[in-house]
Formats: sequence, C-alpha cells, structure tokens
Amino acid sequence: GHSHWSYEDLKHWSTDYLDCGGTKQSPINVDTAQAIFSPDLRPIQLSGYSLPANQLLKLKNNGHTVVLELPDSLALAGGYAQQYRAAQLHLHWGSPAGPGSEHTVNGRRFAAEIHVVHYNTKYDSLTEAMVRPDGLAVLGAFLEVGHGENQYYHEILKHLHEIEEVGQETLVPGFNIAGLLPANLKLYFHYNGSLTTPPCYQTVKWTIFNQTMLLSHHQMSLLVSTLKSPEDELLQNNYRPVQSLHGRQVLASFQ
Ligand code: SG7
Ligand code: ZN
Repeated sequence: GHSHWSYEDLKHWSTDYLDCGGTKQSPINVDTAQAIFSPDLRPIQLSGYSLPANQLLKLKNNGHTVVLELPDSLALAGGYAQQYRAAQLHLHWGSPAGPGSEHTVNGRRFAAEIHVVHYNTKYDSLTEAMVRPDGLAVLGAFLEVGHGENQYYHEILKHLHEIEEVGQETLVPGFNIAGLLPANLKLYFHYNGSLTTPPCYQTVKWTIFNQTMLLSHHQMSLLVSTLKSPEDELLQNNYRPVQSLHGRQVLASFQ
C-alpha cells in the first residue's frame, strides 16, 4: 500500500508503484569508461545557497531519511538548460558494517550520498513538478570518511539527536548550504532518471559530482547510527540497488 514502502521490501515497489518498474530508473552504476564526454556541459552554478543564521530551516526524520527543507530562494543558475529552485536535501547511508551510497562508480559504493532536490521554476511546487518530464533536477555527491570534521555537515549532524524518532522535526539555523557540495562544480556526470524512492517518477535530470565530500569517522558514525526507522530500529541502509540503464547514456562534463 501507499506510503508503507520500505528498503526491506524492494520487490513490492514496482507492484505498488508502476513507475518503479520503468526503464529510466535511478540510481545507476556510472561506468566511467562508457560515459560520453560532452563539452557543452557547463559548470553547475549555485545561487543564494549561503543562508543567514537567523533563517531557520526545518530538519525532519521522515522515516526514510533526514530531510532539510530549503527556501525557494536557492537556485540552480547554470549547468542546466532550464531554471530550477531548491526544495530540500537529504541523505542516503549504510551501516557500521558497510557503505550506503545510491549511485556507484565503476561498481564502487561510497559511504553515503547527499541529494539536493530542485524543481523547474515553470511549475508552482515540487509536488506539481515531480510528475512532469522536465520537472526535477537532483544534485548528488558522495560522502567518504577522511581526516577532520566537516563544519558544514556538522550544522546538520549536531541536530540528529533531536529527531531520533520518525516524524520528529527541529529547526536549524541557516548556513552555507553550498558547503555540503563539492567545491569543484565543473566535474560531473549527467543522466536522465527517476526518484530513487516510490513513486519513482521518471522526471529527474541527475547530476553526480566527481569530487567527494569528506566527513570524520565520528560524523559518519553519527549519521548511520542515530535515527530510528518506522520499525523503531536504527534507520540504516536506506539506499536503493542500482537499476538497469536500458540503453540510457551517461554524459561526463570532463575527459
Ligand atoms: C527521500 O527521497 C525524501 C523524499 C524524496 C525521496 O525519501 O527526501 O522527499 C520528501 C520530502 O520526503 O522525494 C519527491 C522527493 O524529493 C526521493 O528523492 S531522491 O530521488 O532524490 N532520492
Ligand atoms: Zn535521495
């Protein structure tokens, strides 16, 4: 039934939501040797991503992930042919035992993945845009464990203990949201796909950055072992397996 989907029950996604069985599904494995270099793919430009601390943002445990709602003043200013506004960002992760990015690169899965969801400004809302073929643009970046705390991810992670239970929300002071994404916005992969959760609408122009983000071991542990799921267990491994390309081409902005 609707809204009761789970990552343990992937088989039922395509019976309950027809689009989940479609031929333009996400995530995918990016085979870098097969990606087509496209010199017309311009650097992604983020506009208005630096938010003042007095602008409070809603952070919520929705039972599938942690979602940070974004004001629609954030915009994608370049890299895409159309104009998009930000709606929210969220994360996908694994467990202490293994990585949990959704996309993989040459078969490699990264520790975690951030998605910044944007919708086409020609539509009035995310809800309206997500059913349109040209409705959504999602920016994705991989998270890995490195040395040192990531100050931008800290702005989110320090609040996770306030939203351990499903449905809980809290308010987070604004910060530079662009700091959650790679500094290098020139190097990326691009393909047409879908939402990676039900209803799996095939309306997403995906950008997957080549540069990864580094979090400390402690930060990654907090991410994978704080939030609870609807079953009141730890919310872990909230990633969908990679889907078949069905002939789709993956473009690369670089050689
Ligand atoms: C997460 O992924 C949530 C969903 C999101 C879905 O479950 O972030 O958003 C909300 C507000 O619950 O769905 C329409 C939408 O953004 C799929 O997004 S994704 O394809 O970027 N993973
Ligand atoms: Zn996502």
